[in-house]
Amino acid sequence: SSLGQALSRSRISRPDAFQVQTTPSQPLDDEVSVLVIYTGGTIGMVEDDKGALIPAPPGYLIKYLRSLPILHDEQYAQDKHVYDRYKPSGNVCVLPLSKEKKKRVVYRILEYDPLLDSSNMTPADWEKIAKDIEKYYEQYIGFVVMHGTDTMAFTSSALSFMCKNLGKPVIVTGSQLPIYQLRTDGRDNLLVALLLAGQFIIPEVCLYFNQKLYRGNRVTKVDCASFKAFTSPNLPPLADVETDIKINWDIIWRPCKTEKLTVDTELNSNVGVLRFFPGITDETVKAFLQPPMAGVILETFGSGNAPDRKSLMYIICQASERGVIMINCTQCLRGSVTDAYVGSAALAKAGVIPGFDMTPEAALSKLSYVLTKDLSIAQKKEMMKCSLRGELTDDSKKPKLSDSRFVQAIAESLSIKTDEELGAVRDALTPTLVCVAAKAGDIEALEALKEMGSDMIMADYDGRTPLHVAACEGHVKVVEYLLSKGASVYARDCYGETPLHTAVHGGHKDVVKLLRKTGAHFSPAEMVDAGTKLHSLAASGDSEGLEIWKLAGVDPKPTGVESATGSK
Ligand code: ASN
Repeated sequence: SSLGQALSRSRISRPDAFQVQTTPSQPLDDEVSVLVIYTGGTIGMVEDDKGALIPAPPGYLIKYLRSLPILHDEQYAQDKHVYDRYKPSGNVCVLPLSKEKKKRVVYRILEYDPLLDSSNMTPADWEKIAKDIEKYYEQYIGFVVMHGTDTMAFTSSALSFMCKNLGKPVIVTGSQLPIYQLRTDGRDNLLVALLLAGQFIIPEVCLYFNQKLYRGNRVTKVDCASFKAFTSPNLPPLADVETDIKINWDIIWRPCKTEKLTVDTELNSNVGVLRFFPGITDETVKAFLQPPMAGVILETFGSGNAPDRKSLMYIICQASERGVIMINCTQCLRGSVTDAYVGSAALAKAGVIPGFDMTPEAALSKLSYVLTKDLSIAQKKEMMKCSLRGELTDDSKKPKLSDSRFVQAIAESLSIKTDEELGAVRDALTPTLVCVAAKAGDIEALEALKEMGSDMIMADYDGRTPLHVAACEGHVKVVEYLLSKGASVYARDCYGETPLHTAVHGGHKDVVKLLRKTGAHFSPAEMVDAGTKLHSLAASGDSEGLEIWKLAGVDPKPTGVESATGSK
């Protein structure tokens, strides 16, 4: 193709994971690419001679997936030269066209070696996953982590803390029965995780299982045999996958800083969980809290209650004074820790921090993450009380629909009574109003709309989000405002453009810089196009044009990016 020829002339290489042959040279418009990090778990296990489940040999999974029409469309792969276009081709599959978004998810499997039963996983394995997400972040639209179910809730919690300012979906999944069996939950879990990761900007570490997408740091495994193995006791699912995929957009956790993804995998391993029981002795508690213990989750009764005897509280108080950080989490599946009882109040007085409605899995990984921070003990305790990634419920920030004067006026004029009806009116009106305010550069109007609980993120009928509009107009303050409210730099309108494209086209350097700082980037394929553009701008002596494309991250001489081929 002419583009291919232009590229070979300009000698711009693209990252290996998308290494392009000259014909045809581009991912097709409806293709989106997802990286699958395959760590192990029952989903990929087979029976050994004694009938015990063990991971299948390397490469077995990809061969099997390619034989399944619901997980791989070989005809399409051949007709559209998928293997030529996505190099190296050995571990690439492509899903059939999706019904809801008309997309083709092209996915690459990054298979770890060895594949692990998740009971054998350690924080070093979480680190490896997080580092791979960081390494391949700009090359894929979303990530799926295939993982064993036994410790999946720990991994998804830990990953959520390790990945700060995540802007793309990371979906951990697995299954109760091997994908190779006739009756299995593995095929469906993997398929839907891929569809979600490829088609929805849910910028969280999530866990998908049995038709529900959960926040990764809210889940716990509750059943060792049912397909409904997980629950999220204190937060509704982020998505329900029934005949339609219904995303619960109101509760999606979003980064609200003008910063890009950073991955911080350092964890303190001197942490533990101590589950109280009637009759637990002072000696047991004292022994548990000895150095080198740095942080402990105390699993207490009911709403944070514990035996309130003085001798026990003295031991806890002493540990607290030595600098041990202790978090009070309930043994109950559902509910939050309060200081309504003498025991829970005594723990608080002894220096134990309420864990509110955090799961023990989330509390433990959060604590080992927070303990490594270069902060005072008091600051670390403060961090434990705040929601860092949506791991605990903080109702204080939720605006009330009925508090807005604008909403009240609409309610009166339309004789609306219920909150549901009000919500429906708001949801119908506000995407347009927010886009209008963004175009006008009117932060006050945006603020008023925000107060009535409108989403600053939702797209209009063209898929253009308020951030696209503000970026296109060059309203840098509005761009900053919208980013601080969780707008996504990765949103694409119906022409496939991101806010970064619109800012570049509009020639708005400040906006381009701000979006880049927040992690905006072109896809590997767009980089190639942009590289070609750069050369034509250079040829025509357009230095302004050149500058803005360079600011947008297009490097005239990019170095190759390592490809996702193996686990080394
Ligand atoms: N033992 C398995 C694991 O966690 C359980 C599973 O995946 N269903 O790796």
